[in-house]
Amino acid sequence: MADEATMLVLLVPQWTKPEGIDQMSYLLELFCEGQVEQPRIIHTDLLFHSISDFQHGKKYTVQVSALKNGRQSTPTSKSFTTELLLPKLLSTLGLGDLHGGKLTLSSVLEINSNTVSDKPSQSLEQLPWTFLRKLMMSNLNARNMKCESYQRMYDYSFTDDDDSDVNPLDLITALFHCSDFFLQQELVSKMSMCQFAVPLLLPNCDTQQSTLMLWAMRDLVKRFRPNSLAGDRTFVEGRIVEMDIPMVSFVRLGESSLPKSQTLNKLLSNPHQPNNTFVHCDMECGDVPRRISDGLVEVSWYLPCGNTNIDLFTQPVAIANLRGDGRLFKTQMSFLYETSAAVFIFIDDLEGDLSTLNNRESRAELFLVTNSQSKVFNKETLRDRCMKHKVKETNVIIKKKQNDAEFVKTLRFHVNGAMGKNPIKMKVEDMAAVSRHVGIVVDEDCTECTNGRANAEGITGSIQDVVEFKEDQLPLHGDIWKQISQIEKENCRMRYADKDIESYRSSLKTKEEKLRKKQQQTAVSEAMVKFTSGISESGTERLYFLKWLKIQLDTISRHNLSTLREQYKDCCRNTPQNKKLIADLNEKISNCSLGPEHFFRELGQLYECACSLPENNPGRQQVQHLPALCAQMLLDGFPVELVDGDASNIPMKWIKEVLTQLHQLVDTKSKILVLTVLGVQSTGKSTLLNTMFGVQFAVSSGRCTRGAFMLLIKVSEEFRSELQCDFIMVIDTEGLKSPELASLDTSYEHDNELATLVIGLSDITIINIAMENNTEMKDILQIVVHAFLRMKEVGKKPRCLFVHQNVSDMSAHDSNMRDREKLMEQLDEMTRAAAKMEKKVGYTKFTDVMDYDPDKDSYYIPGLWHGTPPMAPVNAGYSEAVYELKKNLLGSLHTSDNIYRINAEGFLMWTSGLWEAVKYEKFMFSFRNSLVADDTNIRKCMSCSSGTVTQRYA
Ligand SMILES: Nc1nc2c(ncn2[C@@H]2O[C@H](COP(=O)(O)OP(=O)(O)OP(=O)(O)O)[C@@H](O)[C@H]2O)c(=O)[nH]1
Ligand SMILES: [Mg+2]
Repeated sequence: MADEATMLVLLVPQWTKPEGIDQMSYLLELFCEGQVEQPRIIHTDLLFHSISDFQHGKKYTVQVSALKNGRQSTPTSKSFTTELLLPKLLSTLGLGDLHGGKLTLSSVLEINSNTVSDKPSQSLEQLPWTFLRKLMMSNLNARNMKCESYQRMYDYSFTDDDDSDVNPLDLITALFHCSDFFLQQELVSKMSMCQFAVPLLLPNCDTQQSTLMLWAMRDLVKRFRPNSLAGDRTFVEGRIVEMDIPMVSFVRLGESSLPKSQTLNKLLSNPHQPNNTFVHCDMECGDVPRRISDGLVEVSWYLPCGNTNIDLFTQPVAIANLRGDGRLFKTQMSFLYETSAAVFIFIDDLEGDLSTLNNRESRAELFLVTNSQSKVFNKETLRDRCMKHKVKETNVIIKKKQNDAEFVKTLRFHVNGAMGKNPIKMKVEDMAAVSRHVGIVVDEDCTECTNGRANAEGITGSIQDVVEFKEDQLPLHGDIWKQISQIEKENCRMRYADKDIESYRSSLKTKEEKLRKKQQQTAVSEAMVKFTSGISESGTERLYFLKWLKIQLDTISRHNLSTLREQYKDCCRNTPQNKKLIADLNEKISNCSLGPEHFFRELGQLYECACSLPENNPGRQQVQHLPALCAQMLLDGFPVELVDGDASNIPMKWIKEVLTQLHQLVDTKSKILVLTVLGVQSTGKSTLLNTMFGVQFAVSSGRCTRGAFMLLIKVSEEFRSELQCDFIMVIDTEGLKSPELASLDTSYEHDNELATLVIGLSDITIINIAMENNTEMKDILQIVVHAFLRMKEVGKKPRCLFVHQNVSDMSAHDSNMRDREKLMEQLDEMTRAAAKMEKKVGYTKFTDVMDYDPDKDSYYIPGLWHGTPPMAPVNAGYSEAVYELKKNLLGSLHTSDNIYRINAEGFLMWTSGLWEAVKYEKFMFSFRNSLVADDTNIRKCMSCSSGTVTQRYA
């Protein structure tokens, strides 16, 4: 603890008392280097003296002289420098080089030998990485972090002074000090998914400078249903830092016999479903003395679900918890007094220094929580102190001889009471002003962040109506691009051609040219000029700009979207036959949604238009650098849209250039392994990928992912030979069989195109199955089997895994043997049917087209949440099962030889070849002819394939 840690006992052995002199006293003068104030003066009669409150990393000089009969001896002095605690702990944890935000998200997401290691940490240096690996997979056990070295197991020394463990709070604090601003955001998001408290004020124990972690919390989106909406179908959704939620703070003064954090955990969770929101002393390593995390203020939110039988508080409330002795953290205390609706002080020793209770200008209601069972408890002193510090009698909570449940109930009653009296509500955003006022730094107060915000506001500030804005400012990718896409496909398919094919073709061509011309004639909009300049900024500023843009656009479209999505979900569930309504809602969702991806689509179109301009045209030159930028973003771990789900098309020139640039940015020999997920809509596909790789694909209930997004994950150098690849490209796809598309004739086509493309691109395909939609699943399997069959035809035999979601029974694998057999039979049957349809003989079994072992390649994954959201953490079983899947998947890579692992250029060839073939619908034909049955030469063949196709149909 800080008070102990900063205590330094000075023993000055030179002081030997001369014989015969009894009445001698000593004068100590303590100087601190660089301090202008007077030295600290201490008089003592003893031969030693202990001094506390040293600052870390400072040089001190202590001067001692003897005093006798008013005379002072010549002083003797000694100097010493106090140690800095943070660097010391960081170096113990092997994080020394990363201090000051040098740890980045992409380095944490990188796949290395640790990624698939189950071994508990063997040394303190491994601890942070084990924690990060688990946290990024939303594992509830991430904070259990004991080092299991061989030595410890046989440790017979009973010393308490054990440096081989670290308190989880110290580790978390250390990691926040090492992480850059974007990683901090991810850490907070993942911690919040596990219902761990997150840092609100991050202390630096050496400089005493706290930081308000506003930016780190910016990305937290929460939804809940307050009492006022109970019984209603609606809910409140928003960014937590922008919500007016009352905060209740908990602080300890001096020692307290009541375990504060443990009590808070009980306060926040149902007895039958306890949850360790706050690290407490009974957790693994929770009792290890804290070295750097005192002064940390954590926060967690209680959000109701609208069911009074479950909700512990009917209104949302933020619970803040100050670590360490509040008397030593005056700045944090001032902050809490000014921002909280109520402050609960845990205290035993009422005789001690209570000056922090005075001088409160805030309206925060003060409560005292004390323990009548403690040795120092005295009713009189309590009464006296309450009078003195103006604490109402009703605000004194005494833990009597009662069990914890009773006590927690009383505490909850008082918290509820404080909430009921029109409490002070403050947005975390607004706490920034208070912070600056009391001397706390705000993490958003840096130039890059402010510039990024201003640049984003330059665009979003003018948005009144999303639909109008899109028409006005992003006109190239809207209807025009949809029409062009349709013409492009019709040009290949000639479905509506009459007898005179040539004139039909030329009419299509004229139409397309007209539309392209219209695009070219459209002046680049103001918003797009600002957008391109925003993403052209330097690395960090670009990231801030994009994040701010996303945040601001979300806020604009959230209100409409969340209601629409919920209606859509309801409608799909309750009246699936009402196709028109579903299609209408879908259209509305498409129209109302606005995110950075729309700007990128527009950029793609802008680029495509510019491509047809002469080389030296300024319009063309202005966009030349954009594909390289986009490739760099892909390398930085940013998801890039491959297929535009609304237009059902790929802007091929744009994607080609982006991938070509990527090819040049990475070592051209770099191999990429492609992994994709397919399945019915809203069955947790994006959630699965996010958990598996720690990434952030968009997740939401209702229709969410459109088209297909690709994201690159690096493989660490030492692990590349094992996996035989340098990058893993993860492709997240739109849910197949979406109800609104089912009404359209082209629905099958849309799904088919998407599935064929992504399966064609992938080395590994995960088929996501949620048990409840079995019929839709059958349709999907059909699509998938066709796609696999086609791939077999071009010499590719990808691996396929089936992931069954929401199966929590341990015996699932055994008891579902029959189901697996049935599925296998179905798949075999479908393979035969598909082979017949595609006029291919010789395929009788699914395994003829796929690398699939029903026993090994079937996974059963329990439900995502442990309890009732919004207060439910991610189920530990879910995270573990996904981990198992990932481990097996990566583990099997070094043995699987029939996986291609192409480079970026190869990926581009595949993409363009496949898409061309998909557009012509003559998939097998074109491939069979163009592929010289030599699968080692795929690249060459792919490059011919599009040529062949075009020639044949041109
Ligand atoms: N109860 C429960 N909810 C889940 C599970 N997996 C995901 N969810 C929730 O379901 C919603 C949809 O999840 P996503 O991961 O976006 O689903 P998706 O399949 O990617 O959806 P689309 O992209 O729209 O097709 C989110 O709110 C998730 O939190 C699960 O196993 N159980
Ligand atoms: Mg999705």
